Amino acid sequence: MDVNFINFQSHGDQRGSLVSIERNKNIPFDVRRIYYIFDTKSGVHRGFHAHKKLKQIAVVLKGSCRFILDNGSEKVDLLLDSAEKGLLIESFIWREMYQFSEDCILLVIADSEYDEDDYIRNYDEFKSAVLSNI
Ligand code: T46
Repeated sequence: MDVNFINFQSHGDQRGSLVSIERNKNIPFDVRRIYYIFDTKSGVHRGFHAHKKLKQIAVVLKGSCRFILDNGSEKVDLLLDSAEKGLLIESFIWREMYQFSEDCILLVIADSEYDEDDYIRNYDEFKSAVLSNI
């Protein structure tokens, strides 16, 4: 399956690095929400859902974690370990995150406000929804 990474330009100098994320400039949507996941306990797996409409970009600000993305027929297993690389996650993609390093800070930029009704948290339901969308 296709995976879309967005490379964020880092404005680095002798002081360190700075990345700027600006709507409709280096991300393909208007930002409506950001959240971040940190202090994840060892061995924890998160996610296990898809979204009906939501589009998001995930970027690890510190440390690393892995994402499994599944479009209902194919899966990819990706390592996120760079603050200069955003993973674009479209709607109707089942996701699982795991192998969080102890220091991992995972920032997620979303195109909509939080809405529990947008979640598909049952894998069989996800598969049927994908099939009926084809
Ligand atoms: C996703 C992956 C990458 C809120 O109240 N507001 C929010 O904006 C979010 C994202 C969550 N919550 C509440 C809902 C739950 O009671 O925070 C709790 C943990 O959320 P959840 O179990 O959905 O977390 P993850 O890590 O499984 O999934 C999250 C996002 O929910 C999801 O959209 O794509 O991160």
